[in-house]
Amino acid sequence: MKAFTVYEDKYNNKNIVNNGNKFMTGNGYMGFRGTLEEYTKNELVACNISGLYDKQGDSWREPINAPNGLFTTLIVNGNEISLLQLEPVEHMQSIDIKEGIHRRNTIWDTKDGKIIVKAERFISLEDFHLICLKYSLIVDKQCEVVIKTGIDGDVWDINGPHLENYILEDQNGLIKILSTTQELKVPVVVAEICKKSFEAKEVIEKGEKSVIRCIEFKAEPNVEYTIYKYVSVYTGNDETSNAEQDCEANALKAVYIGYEKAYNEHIIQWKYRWDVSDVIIEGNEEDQLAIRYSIYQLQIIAPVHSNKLSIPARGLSGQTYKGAIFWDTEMFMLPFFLHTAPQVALNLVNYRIRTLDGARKKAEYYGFKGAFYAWESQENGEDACSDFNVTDIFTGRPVKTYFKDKQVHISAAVSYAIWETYKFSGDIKLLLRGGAEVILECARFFYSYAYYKEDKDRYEILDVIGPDEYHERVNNNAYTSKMVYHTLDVALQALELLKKGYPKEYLELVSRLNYSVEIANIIKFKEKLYVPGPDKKTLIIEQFDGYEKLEDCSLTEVKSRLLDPKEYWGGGHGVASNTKIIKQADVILMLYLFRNQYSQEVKKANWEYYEPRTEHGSSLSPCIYSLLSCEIGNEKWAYPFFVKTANVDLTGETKQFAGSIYIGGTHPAANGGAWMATILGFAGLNVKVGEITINPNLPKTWTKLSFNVIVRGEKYLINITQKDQKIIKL
Ligand code: IFM
Repeated sequence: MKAFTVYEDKYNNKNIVNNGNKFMTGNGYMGFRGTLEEYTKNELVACNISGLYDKQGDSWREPINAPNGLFTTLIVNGNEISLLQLEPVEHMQSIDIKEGIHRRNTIWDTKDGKIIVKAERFISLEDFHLICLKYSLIVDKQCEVVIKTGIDGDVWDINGPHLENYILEDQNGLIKILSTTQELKVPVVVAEICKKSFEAKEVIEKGEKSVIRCIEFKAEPNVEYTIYKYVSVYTGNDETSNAEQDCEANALKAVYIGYEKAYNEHIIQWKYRWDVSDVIIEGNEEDQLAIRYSIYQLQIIAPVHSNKLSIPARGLSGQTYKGAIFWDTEMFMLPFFLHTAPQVALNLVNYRIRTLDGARKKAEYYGFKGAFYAWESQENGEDACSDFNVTDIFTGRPVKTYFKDKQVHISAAVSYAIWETYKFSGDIKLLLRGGAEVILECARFFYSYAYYKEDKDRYEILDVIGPDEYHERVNNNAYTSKMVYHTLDVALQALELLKKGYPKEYLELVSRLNYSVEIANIIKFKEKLYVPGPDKKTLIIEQFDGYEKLEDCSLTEVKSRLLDPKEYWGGGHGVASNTKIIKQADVILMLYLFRNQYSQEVKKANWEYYEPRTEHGSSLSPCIYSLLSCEIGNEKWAYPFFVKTANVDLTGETKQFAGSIYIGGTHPAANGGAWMATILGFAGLNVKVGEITINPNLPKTWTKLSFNVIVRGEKYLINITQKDQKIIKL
């Protein structure tokens, strides 16, 4: 079905990096970039492992890429036949997002005749450690062929190498690479077994970091020669007492099951996922594909297998942004999972509960109390964010950024997500098993962070960075202050809930956290916290103190001041820093989240004011402008921002550099944002205490929008047309 297939039917080596993102496959345990079989680290091949990080020397900690068990290339009559050597006459690369299958089909016209390679692969949703590849060759003239296939351990790293102590093995048809990470010495094992549909001689070649089979045979014209590769990936982080043994056993099991059965088991799991999460848009094929593709991207990175993991800002597409978890997960991805995969949503918030101690350490480090969550969080919640997150494009020098120190809104995002999950599910266990503790610790952090201004008799949140990262160290950022207020509010609500319904647990928590004094502090703090509001005349909410005094020039003007397209726009010397140009939705995000507390006039005035001043330099931005437009009832404004969000990884038109640092990869927050814009925006879905309402305003070309949601264990089907709407309990 067209609306389930993403493909390219021409080869262009300029697209190699983007296609690595666009044609991603994965299963939450690992992500495999959409690279082709003959590619190596130079083309950014990556089998990216979720939740396993390493540090090399003084450089950033980042997730590891496992050895590539799919590596395969071809030699025909002594000549290498590869896209890297030879232009094809035909080439197609595709991803079937319905079944999570990556395919390629390449035809070369050579002096030795026509050579056709077809390959199909999947990262199993049934067995999280398994990758399968079916690779076929057809020639039209008799020729001598060597298929070189095996495990390439020379992996792509940004700040590597992360793997060391390579042991290369080859026993009874199984080849294997064992290695360990440098910092924590965690074993990483990849085993491969290859079965063939034909007779051939096989020789094993071992390189410094690779084990390759050379499958040699005489190929007859028009016969299809197929190999099946079963690749198993394990690490010492898995629930296993022996990663090596389990890895081998898993590869053997896969061979026993066979390709067809493994394939069928995999696609059945995809069917289950789509049964709940599919969104049908009739009337506009591009939008249909784009929303499904966004959902696909979220599904391939969802930590279904573990309640200890969350989702990094660039998914499992590589090591960009240190493979770290940002507020992207809580504010942009969580809603999709809450409505369609409640267990995954719980896993995501559980990650924050599990990493509370990391947040406590960070607060203590800066001299505060409570929990200051990491701006870039890795396995233990410690902050991976560097003090110098950008490199100056002209001097090559690191630029001091305050993301880690001052984006305190991260703790509010964590509290917000826990409270949203609690409200959505109605499950008090979430609060009893750590959720309330996190919220209380975040509230405590904000109390210790705030300033009491005696002259104004109010608390202020000073010296922060809001969502708009171009303006650092500002005072009274409206978004941050509002989110702090929300944290205090839900902290008090959580305390009240526990006190009434669970007095024993309440007393235990309050005494363990030594919180009795804090309660009085928080009540007072909430009463006197200053949250900037709309100006009486203009209705504009000033993004932070002094924003109005900044230079009010156009986006085009700011862009024209760039001396280099890769220049960083923010920080001390950025072209945007002293202007009103902002990176991403800030006040607008606040107005969307707290939409019931602001009038339509305020929302409209601020949208009109801030939109022309927003660069949308972050992929987190357009979806929020779309959502607020829907809230205002202006579908015309909303639609282009939906299109931008939903196509971000299809077009690859995003910022690839911050200074000289590569920030490319997939954009799960935008993928989640596309779902939000469609379901919460155009359909106007609202779930309150288990009750569903909708308030649709479909784009003009959409004749029908249909989707499912799961609310408190019940599944609902929602059908919306331009004239009609129905919520059906299934
Ligand atoms: O979390 C975002 C931030 O808001 C903008 N810069 C990129 C981060 C990761 O997506």
